[in-house]
Amino acid sequence: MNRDAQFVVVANRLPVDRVVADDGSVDWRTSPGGLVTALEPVMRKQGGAWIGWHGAPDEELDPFDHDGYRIVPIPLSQQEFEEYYEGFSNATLWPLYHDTVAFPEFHREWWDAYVEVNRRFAERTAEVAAEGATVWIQDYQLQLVPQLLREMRPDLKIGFFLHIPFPPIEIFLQLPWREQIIQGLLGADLVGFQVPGAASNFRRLVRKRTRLKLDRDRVLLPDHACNVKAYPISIDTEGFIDMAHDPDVVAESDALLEELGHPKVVLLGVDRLDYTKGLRQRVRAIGELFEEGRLDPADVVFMQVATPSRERVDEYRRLRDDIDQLVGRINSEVGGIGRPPIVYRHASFPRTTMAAMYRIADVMVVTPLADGMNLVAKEYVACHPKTSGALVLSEFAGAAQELRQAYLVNPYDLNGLKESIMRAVTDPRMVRQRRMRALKKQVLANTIDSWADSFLNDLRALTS
Ligand code: ADQ
Repeated sequence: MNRDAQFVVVANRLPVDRVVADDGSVDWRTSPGGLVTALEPVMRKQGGAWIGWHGAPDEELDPFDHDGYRIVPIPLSQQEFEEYYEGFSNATLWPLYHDTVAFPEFHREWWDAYVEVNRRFAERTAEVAAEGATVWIQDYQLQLVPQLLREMRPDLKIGFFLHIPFPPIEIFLQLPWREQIIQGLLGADLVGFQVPGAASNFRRLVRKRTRLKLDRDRVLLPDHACNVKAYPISIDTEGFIDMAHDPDVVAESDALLEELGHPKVVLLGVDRLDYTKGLRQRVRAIGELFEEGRLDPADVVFMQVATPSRERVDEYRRLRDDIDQLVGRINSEVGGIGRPPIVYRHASFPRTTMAAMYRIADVMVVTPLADGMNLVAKEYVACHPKTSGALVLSEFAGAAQELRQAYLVNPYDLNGLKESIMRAVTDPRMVRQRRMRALKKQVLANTIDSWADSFLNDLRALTS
């Protein structure tokens, strides 16, 4: 393969989904998502390549061109999918990095598969990157790639961004393969985290576990320096605002309100169905408010949508059952005979429907127990048309560091959570408006483009 890509993105998944037409012909469609939106223009301008898995196990595909850049599919066997992806990535690293809100499982075979797959990604990247190219590796599934790639191609500028939290050292050190992960990340010229606290957790770890010197944000290695900094990710703010004002979306939100019977107050929750998102706490808190009569089911509806996620992992199946049961119990005990107080859908929706829901939500409730950033909070702020909406936001979401004017909550404190939800519902309009204006200003000023620009500008400006 030609070594000609000047800009290479390496991520677990490719930014395209396969669509098979009725006549059997295969096409690839860009999957919607902020990261793709932000990086596509850079890829097109520079002649880039995106390296990632295409989503089907036991299948090898040739690279192909798509929308002006190159797509390089990485094959994964069914066993690798189970051990590297479902296992080590999602049942070891994911809970470990999210403050062990679920128990991380440690299995040596999973680790072996993780090493093997990371090596494959690094080798493929080394084959396609041009001399001196910029490579940007994404997320926790690929933490060994920076070091592996540097060994193969010391000429490259290597950046890494972690989308999820980086835990305090006391938790990280449980990992049997902790030294390898530290060395893996240190192979990058620039390691980006969502919030300053995560960057300082990593620097502290390096200070404690290696003999390397640090010069402020820089870790000094024999052959290069690794810079460690926070780059809070954001959304395509303009895109979301435009979408929320689209006449079709406005019509959809009107229809949704009609369907809900024009309640006085709509509370909304939107998440991947994941145990880190604090769904149990949220449903319990709102359920109690209904049960105690502080929220009147005749006037108030709580709409919760949860995208199905990682359904083959045990912990996710348990969560699904718990939420089904909890919602079922509350709905069977509270309210009249008509619309239930909690409208719950376990499904994924088009982005336009999400925008319609954000439009009608008077109070958005975002309560993760731990979250790298949480884009839903920012999407709501961008899409909600009136300044009278309110955002209830967990302190443990990265977004809380920026969205200081939200109603900030500790989701473990059920009484505190209930009080904050009540304040968001009942505070005078003026108070909510002041808060919402500040939130909108923040989300307008910090977009996915400014995030990508600041990371890539910093990476390119580095001299090792
Ligand atoms: P996620 O854990 O997936 O991302 P989040 O940032 O909230 O969490 O993004 C979820 C996305 O999925 C949002 O764009 C949302 O609109 C969409 N979504 C959620 N429910 C949906 C539904 N039912 N139907 C359709 N779409 C739905 C990880 C980290 C986060 C970090 C992001 C980006 O865990 O902390 O913010 O990466 O870095």
